[in-house]
Amino acid sequence: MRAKTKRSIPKLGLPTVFVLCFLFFLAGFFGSTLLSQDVPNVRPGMKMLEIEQEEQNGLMPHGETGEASLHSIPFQVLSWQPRALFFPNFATAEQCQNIIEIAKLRLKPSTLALRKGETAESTKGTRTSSGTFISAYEDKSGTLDFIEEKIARVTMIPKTHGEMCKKMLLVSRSSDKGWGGIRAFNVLRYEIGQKYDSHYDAFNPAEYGPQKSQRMASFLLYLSDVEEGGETMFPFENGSKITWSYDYKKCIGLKVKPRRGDGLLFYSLFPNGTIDRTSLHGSCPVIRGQKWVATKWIRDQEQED
Ligand SMILES: O=C(O)CCC(=O)C(=O)O
Repeated sequence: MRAKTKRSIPKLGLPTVFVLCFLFFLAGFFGSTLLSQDVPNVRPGMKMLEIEQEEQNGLMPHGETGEASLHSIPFQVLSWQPRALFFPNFATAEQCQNIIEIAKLRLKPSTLALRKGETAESTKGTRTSSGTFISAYEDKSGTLDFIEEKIARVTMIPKTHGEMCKKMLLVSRSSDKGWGGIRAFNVLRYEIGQKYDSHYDAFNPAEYGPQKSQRMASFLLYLSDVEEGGETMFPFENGSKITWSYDYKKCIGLKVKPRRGDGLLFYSLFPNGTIDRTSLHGSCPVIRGQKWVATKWIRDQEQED
C-alpha cells in the first residue's frame, strides 16, 4: 500500500491576501455597475440593420430626435425682404374644413394689441375681422396637432415656441379644467369689406413697452379660397417703398392670394433679433366671397405651458 502523501497548501502572506481581496472588490464593483446600466430598447443587431437600410436608400443615419425617412414639403421663396415662403397644399381641404367647423361656433370681433396711448376707440376700423383662438388640445380630429407639428418641421422651431392665448377655458384636458394659458391658433374670418390694415406682428418695445419674448415669425394657413380681394400684402416688399408717409390703409406691394390649404410663412425678425421693417403686412379687404385663415405666431423664446 502506498502511503498517503500529504499535499502541503502554500501559505499566503498577509500582503498577498490583501491584494487578492482588493482585486475581488474591484471585479465585484465594476461587474455590478455594468449590469445595472440601462439596456437600450433596440437590439444592437436591429439598429445596425436599420442603419444599413437607411444608407442603401441614400439616407443618413439619424440622431435620437431625427426621422427615418425623407419628406418632401414643397415651398416657394416669395421674397427675401421680407423673408417669406409659400407652401402650396400644406393642408387638405378636409383639414381646413375641420378647423372652420370648430371656429365658426365661437367667433368674436377681432382685437388689437394696443400701443402706448392707443385705445380700442382710436384703433377702431383697423382690424375688422372676427376671430377665435383654438388650441390643438380642443381639436378631436387631430388636425391642429398635425398642422402644428408640420409647421415646427418646416421652420425647425419647436412647437413650444408657439404663442399662447393667455386666457382660455381648458376644457379638453381631463386633468386640469379651468382658465389658463395655452398654445393656440388664431382663426380669422373676413366677410366682404373686412380687412386688417398694415401692421407688424413683432412688438417694438419703444411703442409697446418691454417684451418678455418677441414674435419672430408667423405662419398663415389659408382655410378658404376668396373669390376676390382678401390678399395678404406686404407693402414694403424689397424695402424700396419704405417711407413714413405711407398710407397704412393702402393695399399695395407683394400680395398673396388666399387659396384653401396653402401656407405662408414670414419672418418678422432678422437673425440678429431686430425687427425687419419689410415684414409690415396686412389683409386687403375682401371684395367677393369670404376669407378664413389660421395664424400661428412663433416666438423667439419657449412659451410656458
Ligand atoms: O389675414 C391675413 O392675411 C393676415 C393676418 C395677420 O396679419 C395676422 O393675423 O397678424
